[in-house]
Amino acid sequence: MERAEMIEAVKAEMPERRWIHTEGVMATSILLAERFGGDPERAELASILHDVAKFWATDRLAAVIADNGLGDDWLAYDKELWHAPAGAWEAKTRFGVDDEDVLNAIRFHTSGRGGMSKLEKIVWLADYIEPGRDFPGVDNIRSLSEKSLDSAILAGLEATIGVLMQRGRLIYPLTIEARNDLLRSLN
Ligand code: DGI
Ligand code: FE
Ligand code: FE
Ligand code: FE
Repeated sequence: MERAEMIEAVKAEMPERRWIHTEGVMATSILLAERFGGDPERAELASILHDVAKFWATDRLAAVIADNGLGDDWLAYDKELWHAPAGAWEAKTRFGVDDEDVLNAIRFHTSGRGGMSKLEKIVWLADYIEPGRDFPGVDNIRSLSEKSLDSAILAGLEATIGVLMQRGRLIYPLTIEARNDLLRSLN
């Protein structure tokens, strides 16, 4: 599908404020790709689609994941994670994306995972620091992102894990693996 058509279709799936977030992720991922030697076009494509399933009903997300065998174990964890694998499925089946790296950047944009590709890292971080994000610590992660993709993501993952623990929530194992993997590669 052509870019302009895709944008209109994605916009129609979400409220205005979520589309504004998506535009922030698009612009930020392009900047990060330019900064860190990634591919801006593929970063933008993954960003356009990353939250396409964010406003689907829980039942629909669960059905798409279960019926298409998308999940090792997504459904045993927080439903806030489900829009990511469901979005990758939608990108492939409805929007015709066949680039596995782009699909993985969508699939793992919430959880992260061990051994993330550069594109996966760029989209993960862009989602975290796009200009509309305003939560404690985000400015610190924005400054880390000036220099190092890995240390910015590590700090973001640790903040997210900390918040989930404070709230007594489950933590998806791939999030822990993502954090451990980055910690190892930085040390
Ligand atoms: O969809 P967005 O709001 O743009 O952001 P996102 O896709 O990163 O998802 C947001 C939430 O998912 C985030 O606030 C924390 C929550 N969440 C729940 N369980 C987990 C989790 N995030 C991670 N990384 N790992 C989890 O296990
Ligand atoms: Fe998301
Ligand atoms: Fe995120
Ligand atoms: Fe997002």
